[in-house]
Amino acid sequence: MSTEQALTRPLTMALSKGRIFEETLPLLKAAGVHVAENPEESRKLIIATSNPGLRLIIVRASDVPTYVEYGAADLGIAGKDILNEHAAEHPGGLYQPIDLNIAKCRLAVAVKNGFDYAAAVRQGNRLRVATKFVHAAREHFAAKGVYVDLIKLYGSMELAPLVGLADAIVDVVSTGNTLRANDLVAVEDIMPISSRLVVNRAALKTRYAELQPLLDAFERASQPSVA
Ligand code: PRT
Ligand code: MG
Repeated sequence: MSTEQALTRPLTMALSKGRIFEETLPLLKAAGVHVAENPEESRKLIIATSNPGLRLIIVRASDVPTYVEYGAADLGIAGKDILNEHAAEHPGGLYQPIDLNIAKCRLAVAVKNGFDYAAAVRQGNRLRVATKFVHAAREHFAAKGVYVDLIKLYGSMELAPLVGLADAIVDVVSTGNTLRANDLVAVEDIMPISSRLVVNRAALKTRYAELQPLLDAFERASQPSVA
């Protein structure tokens, strides 16, 4: 993209549909920004806001870091699970100024009910682990000294232990309902997850005056409330 294109367009923020979009709306509201359209209904991928200087683009959750790193979006919001995997391939590619404390969950190891995980680990067995979070899984098991064969999946990880694809999965868990519904149980927590604001490194310099009020408002709105 030419520099001219980048400077004349409104600030562009990349979001994924679903929980991140929904939990970002109150933060935008706190910054005085209203979003007229719901991407679930309108199917539009570029969404205007009440602020002519800010538009939203709707992308897959895993693609948010890519849009922001390459400057197609100036800023974006993504889960730490996704950012952690992206950073493994592109270290330092994104500026991550604010933990927004939204879309909270945890990254965990889960197995089929009745699978003796402790024994499998103790006996030094080679564990087959299916996950979308290959980097986090590799680091977790390496730190424990457990040998693993990692199987990369893009979704529905919960199925893998049920059909014999893997002994264990590494996935994000929030209520735990999906694990329970599929006769799985979490046996280890890897890390707590929340979503962060990420900013393109060049935009941070060239568009700081426009970014600053948004960053300030997000920072204030995302503080855990003091009782
Ligand atoms: O869905 P898609 O394949 O497009 O991508 P995605 O799953 O990465 O996106 P999305 O929108 O589902 O999640 C975006 C971000 O929300 C993730 O990157 C996490 O940081 C965060 N988040 C918070 C979650 C959950 N909670 C969550 N529960 N992401 C996914 N889930 C899944 C979970 O894996 C399970 O399969 O939702 C299902 C229900 O969870 P339970 O535990 O409440 O039953
Ligand atoms: Mg999902």
